[in-house]
Amino acid sequence: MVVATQVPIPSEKIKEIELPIIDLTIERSKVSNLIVKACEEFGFFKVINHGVPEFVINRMEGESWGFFEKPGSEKQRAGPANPYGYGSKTIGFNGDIGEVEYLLLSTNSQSISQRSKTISTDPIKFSSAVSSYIEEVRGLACEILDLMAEGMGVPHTPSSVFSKLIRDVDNDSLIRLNHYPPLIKDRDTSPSSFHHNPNHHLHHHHHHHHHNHNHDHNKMNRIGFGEHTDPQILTILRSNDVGGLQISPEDGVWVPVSPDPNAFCVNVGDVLQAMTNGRFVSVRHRALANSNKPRMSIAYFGAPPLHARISPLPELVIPGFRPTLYRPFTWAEYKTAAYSLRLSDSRLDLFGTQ
Ligand code: GA4
Repeated sequence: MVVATQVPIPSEKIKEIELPIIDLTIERSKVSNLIVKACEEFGFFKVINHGVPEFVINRMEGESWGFFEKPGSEKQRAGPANPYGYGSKTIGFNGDIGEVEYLLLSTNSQSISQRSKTISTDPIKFSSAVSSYIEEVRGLACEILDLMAEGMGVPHTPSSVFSKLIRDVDNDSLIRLNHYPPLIKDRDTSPSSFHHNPNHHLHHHHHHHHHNHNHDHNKMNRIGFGEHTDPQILTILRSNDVGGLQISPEDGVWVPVSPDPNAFCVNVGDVLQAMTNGRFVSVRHRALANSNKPRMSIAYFGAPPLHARISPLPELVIPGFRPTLYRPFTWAEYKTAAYSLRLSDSRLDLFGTQ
């Protein structure tokens, strides 16, 4: 296993704590309690014995490598990433930059087969690998969401309000394949799109920036993907054996997450924080691309349908004790807000009642 060297950025503290690792095959009531505890404390946890077949994961990862290995000009055919497609270095629409290239895909099967034609020379093979991966990971996400509801004692008969949203035919979920290039590049294997571009500056000052830690002080601390929270309900992330993910449980403190190809890293998104009335936390995280080996991560973001109305569950609102922290909003409204801001902005603040 390659563990990325942790060089703290001045004014930041690296804290070495392990995320909770939850075995999904232990007693159901225990699993649900552990998940609830992890979502309250860290907003992040790992699951093992998750039941997603290894061949489904390997096939997905294989297709992903196959794509990123292609010459830059060919990859560009699948771009730009607005909102789906291939992107390199630029993240979102407001000037955020990272040492990463990626593919963003809707989880809608029609959309996948359409897109595949620009992504792969064998689009049927590509779209079937992606579709079966999505099916498995969505199933896992639904199971975890139901366990959360069970653990909190909110209705789940048999499925929860949470999983219903991402099971809805109109769900707006997406999948993201990230390739973080290695620090030391091999001339023959480095992606051509990663040749230094002098026009890419890492310092983009903007009035929305509350957290301004995106300094590239040190070549050992290249920002792969800048700090942010995930806007959706739940994220299920799988990576190869190269580290880079860090979570920030408090301002200026970063906890590196050790890579485990056999586990999934699960995290709470902004919508779930709102629905749980702040009981679960959507925690800031980032990826540092400072390994000598390339990092590949595949993230599934479970999202509600655009028209879905999001508000704190009445069971989690206790007047006087736990008052409503968020006003109702639709996922469409939230998404519009998210895409009009910078990556590091605190989007959920705009929907607070205080
Ligand atoms: C962060 C989580 C997901 O990767 C993502 C990202 C999206 C993008 O890269 O296009 C966003 C970012 C993410 C949050 C705010 C907006 C939207 C870039 C950006 C500045 C796909 C998502 O859903 O939100």
